[in-house]
Amino acid sequence: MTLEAELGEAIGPVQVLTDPSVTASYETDWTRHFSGQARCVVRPGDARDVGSVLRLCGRHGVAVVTQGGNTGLVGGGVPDGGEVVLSTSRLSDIGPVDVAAGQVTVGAGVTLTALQEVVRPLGLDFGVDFAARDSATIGGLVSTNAGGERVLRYGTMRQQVVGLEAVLADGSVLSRLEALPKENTGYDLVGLLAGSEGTLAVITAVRVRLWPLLTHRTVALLALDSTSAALQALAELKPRLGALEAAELFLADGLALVREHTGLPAPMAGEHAAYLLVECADRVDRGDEMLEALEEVSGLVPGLADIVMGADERGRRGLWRYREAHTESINATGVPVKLDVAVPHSHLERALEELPGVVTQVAPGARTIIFGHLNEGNLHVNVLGATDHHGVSEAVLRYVASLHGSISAEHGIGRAKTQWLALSRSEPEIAAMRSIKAALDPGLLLNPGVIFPHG
Ligand code: 2HG
Ligand code: ZN
Repeated sequence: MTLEAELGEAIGPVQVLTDPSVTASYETDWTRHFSGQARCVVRPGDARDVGSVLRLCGRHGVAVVTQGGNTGLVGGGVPDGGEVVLSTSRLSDIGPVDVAAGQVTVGAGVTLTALQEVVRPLGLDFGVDFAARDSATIGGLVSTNAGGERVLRYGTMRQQVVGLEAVLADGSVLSRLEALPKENTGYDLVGLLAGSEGTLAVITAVRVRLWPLLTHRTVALLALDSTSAALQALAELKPRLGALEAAELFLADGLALVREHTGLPAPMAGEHAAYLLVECADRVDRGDEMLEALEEVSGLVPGLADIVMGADERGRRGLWRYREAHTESINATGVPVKLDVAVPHSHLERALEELPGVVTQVAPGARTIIFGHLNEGNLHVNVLGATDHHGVSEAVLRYVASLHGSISAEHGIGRAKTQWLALSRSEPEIAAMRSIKAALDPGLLLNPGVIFPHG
């Protein structure tokens, strides 16, 4: 029997997709940079189904790539060629919300928006949020240890996971969904799977931590004469704003691109080098505190040229749109080289100044759009119009490593950065990671070519 027929017998023939016009949408990533043909696409309905898929694929020697919302930006969720794509779309259950514990169990295929819509009416919220919320799935968030716009307050995805269910390469199910606040019995397998990018197991369900819903949000967009003024403004604002939740940076050329693509009006008069979007969130209105802090900081940071505040929810969303529309505006302009990096605070000012030059040295005439999560020193370096994508990655990642930064802050290594892993990880660390991979997935069944280069 063919693998496809056996898969159909195990999980139902309608859940095995082979028609190329149907499988095509699973074969290319969101940036259109990574694509490969899938042997077929399977849509298991639970962990048992996933176990059957992995056992059958293992027996046939066919690798498996797990795919959630397909919004990952490093090629970790699309096939390289010939793999079975395991879609988590049917793992979409949301369990009862345990309000007292502040926890809920959700299927790996549940989107961030779907989770928010269930917990917010109950007065609770989820700690991770970012622009791709409508498509990005909780399983994908865990496997990439996603960050986003609220790390300043809640940490990354790993900190939101209190338990999970996952299927190992041999088909056995690892179930850690009952979440005790204190549990010290051996290795932290849940923590290990977070950020493992589908290379160690297929995550099928996640028990996540929930936070009290903060009902009052105040947002301000600051226009600054330079990136160093933006850094200075954030340094002055942080101790003054106890309820600060987000501090996002974008620059003049990014704003211009967003406006070209969306048709949005300018957020304020004049052109400015840098923009810092800050948001406070609390259960009471922090508008006055924000105003007071901004007034003080205006006197301290000469490069702070202008400020607009979101008057109401509509105004708040409007200001966020300038920041969140960056990715789609860049994508609409071309296929970018996307580099998600982090630089220590002590080198941030220098990095923001030097990065465009680092790019133009290898790609003269390319357009470098930098934006990101300023508090974490997490910069999204997007390069448009470069022909030598490899050269751009090499130059930027080596430069970031020379500043003791990370070559991947929140998107993962995927297929995009395997050859540069050693810039951020030492030899003993890579050897330890390879031993773990070999122990859990000796047949190299799960996401081969992701994190580590093929072979
Ligand atoms: C964001 O912060 C995402 O909006 C995407 O991490 C970043 O498109 C990018 O480079
Ligand atoms: Zn980001």
